[in-house]
Amino acid sequence: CLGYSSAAPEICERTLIAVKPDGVQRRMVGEVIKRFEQRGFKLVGIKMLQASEAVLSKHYHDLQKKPFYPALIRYMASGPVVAMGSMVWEGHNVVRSSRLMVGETDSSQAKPGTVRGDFSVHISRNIIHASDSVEVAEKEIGLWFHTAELITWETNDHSDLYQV
Ligand code: IDP
Ligand code: MG
Repeated sequence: CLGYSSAAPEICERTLIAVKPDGVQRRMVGEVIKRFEQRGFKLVGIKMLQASEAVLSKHYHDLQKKPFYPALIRYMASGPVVAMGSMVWEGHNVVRSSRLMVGETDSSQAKPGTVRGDFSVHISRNIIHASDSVEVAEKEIGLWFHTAELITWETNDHSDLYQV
């Protein structure tokens, strides 16, 4: 958020977007990056990794009691070809806007035009993760990224994207 954080703190909102293993398998990484880039959000960190059960259990701690939890962790950590692209974005209201771009959790309810509504059919394989609140986003970014992996860089298009 270099340079304009004091003038417009809401532009500094960050979120965690993750392409889940099914999304990586289905070559959705580029499509997801494309959608967030063309919207105008700023990518500040990205990596591919095999998610550990330790990270996943923290990431989904609020779902521990759900019947689908074991299958969810298996899906997120499944097999040697599993990878995850994690993206951290900054922008005005990025948390709320990205949830709208991602669509309903249940893919069958997700609207056309959303990532889930365009590319998935079932809640258990819904391609993408997006933080659901600003508070949760900060926690998730801390869980998935080391501070040094988040890049501070200045964009030249503030006044084209925002009134600042
Ligand atoms: P979200 O990803 O839209 O934030 P959450 O309720 O946080 O949805 O659930 C996390 C993930 O758990 C979902 O994206 C989905 O992969 C999985 N999940 C949620 N509910 C179900 C279910 O009823 N059956 C199977 N998987 C589920
Ligand atoms: Mg969630």
